Amino acid sequence: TLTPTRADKFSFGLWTFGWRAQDQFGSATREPVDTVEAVHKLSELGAYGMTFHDDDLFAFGSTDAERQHEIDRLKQALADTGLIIPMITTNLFSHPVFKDGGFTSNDRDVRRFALRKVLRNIDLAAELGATTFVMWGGREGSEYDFAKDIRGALERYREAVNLLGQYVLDKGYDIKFAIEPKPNEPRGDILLPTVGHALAFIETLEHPELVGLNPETGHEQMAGLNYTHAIAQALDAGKLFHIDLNGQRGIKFDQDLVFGHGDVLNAFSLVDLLEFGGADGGPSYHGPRHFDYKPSRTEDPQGVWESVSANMQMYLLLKERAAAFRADPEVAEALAAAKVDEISRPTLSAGEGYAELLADRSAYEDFDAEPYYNGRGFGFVRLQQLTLEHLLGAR
Ligand code: GLT
Ligand code: MN
Ligand code: MN
Ligand code: MN
Repeated sequence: TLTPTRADKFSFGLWTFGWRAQDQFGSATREPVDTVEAVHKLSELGAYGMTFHDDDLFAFGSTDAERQHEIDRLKQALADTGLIIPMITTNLFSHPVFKDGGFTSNDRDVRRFALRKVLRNIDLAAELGATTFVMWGGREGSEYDFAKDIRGALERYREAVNLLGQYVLDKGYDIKFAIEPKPNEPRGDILLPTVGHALAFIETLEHPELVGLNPETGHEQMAGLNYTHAIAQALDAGKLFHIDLNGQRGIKFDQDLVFGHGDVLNAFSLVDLLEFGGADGGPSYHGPRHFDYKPSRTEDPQGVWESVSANMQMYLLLKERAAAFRADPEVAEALAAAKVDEISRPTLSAGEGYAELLADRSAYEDFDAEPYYNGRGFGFVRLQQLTLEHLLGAR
């Protein structure tokens, strides 16, 4: 097996391995995990970073002294291990006050409280050197169409993100925001449900350059969408600021499985894209490889740490398989036969516009569509078979 190192930039949310496995139908099956122990454990297992919500580190309603005590314990553990905090986020979904959302609650007092909670946490992010601030608006949404004015809610969302952006600019913080889309759960319908929706929203902000995305594998897949496509479009827009990797099997509740334990084929194309989809076959994404999963409710503490390692192991195995896939001459030949590279070639020639295209008889008048009937296949199935043979280690 493969050994994760800090250079791999693996990070985990404190709420992931720390989940006590309470769900809608049952109580917790595990004890809480102590922050300091967690930092040491992650460091031993090969991760380079940990992330958290304010409420993961110190309970909602903590006194200033309690809050500071937990921050100091964390800082000491970071100093002792060399682990870093690449990202921080704010919990605007657990406490009853946020039952109708934070930034978009119908209750204005709640919205003002939510903004204050986030501003305070941005200061903490800056203090700990986190450069990404994630915003998952899990409670921003509705169950009933007449209960929420969606255009009003989007205006309030925009007002909130604009304010936070101005704060970061005025303070001179080296922090960017990453919006995390999700279609539903816990709300019946959540605002900014997919990567596409969030991309469109970002362009309406005062400082769109400060805001990107934190797409989660399972969240796109819950909407029946292709996660690799979503990541590719986020890259195309220059908005892949952070990533939440996990596993999901089809359109159902948010499973938060170990990365690769859901749609492994899609995970394979994703790792290939992240690691080898950039310029000259290098990485297309340089940020943390962040796992946002939940150790299944069946797992005991040993199983929890095994599942932490499983995420990193899956990523490294898929990376190794993707490298072998790319190095295989038969794959190269199949890719060429499928004209995969030809998509990079502009459809018009240099200096050509519609006038030249209209004048080109070979493009239309003399173009022969006939050979495409019963001929000129693309061989995509052969390519897919080769993909699977590599994924299964048969090559
Ligand atoms: C919560 C959610 C995740 C988000 C986290 C950030 S918290 O667990 O399910 O998808 O990434 O707020
Ligand atoms: Mn999820
Ligand atoms: Mn997530
Ligand atoms: Mn989640």
